[in-house]
Amino acid sequence: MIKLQIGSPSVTIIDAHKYWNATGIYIEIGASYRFEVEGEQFWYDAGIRSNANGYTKLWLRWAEMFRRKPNENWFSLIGNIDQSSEQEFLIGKKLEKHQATSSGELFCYANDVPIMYFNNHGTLSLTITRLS
Ligand SMILES: [Ca+2]
Repeated sequence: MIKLQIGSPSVTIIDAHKYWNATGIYIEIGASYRFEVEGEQFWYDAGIRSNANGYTKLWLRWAEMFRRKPNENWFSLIGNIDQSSEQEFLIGKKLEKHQATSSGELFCYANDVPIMYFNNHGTLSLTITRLS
């Protein structure tokens, strides 16, 4: 696994189709990180184009409660440590500073209903920089 050096960015590819994207990046408790999906990048939920901040649709409101993160947008980029339900955080297009509350591998995914990953496609390049 990659342990990031302060100020030296690492880029990882996040696939909308994958339930878990293992990044191979080791996050250390107490350290702070910056996350950014640079520029104009999109991924797709069936025919709906979205960036890492996700999207909302009135006609999908009934299904929002079934999302893996019910309170975050459809297709928002979510970070997770070691696939623990207690170690999840919204990344979106940019997360200026996130201090890790546990150590482990960073996993990512596009927020969706668990059984609805089959119609997802596209990838985003996520740049992660350790700040301290
Ligand atoms: Ca989907």
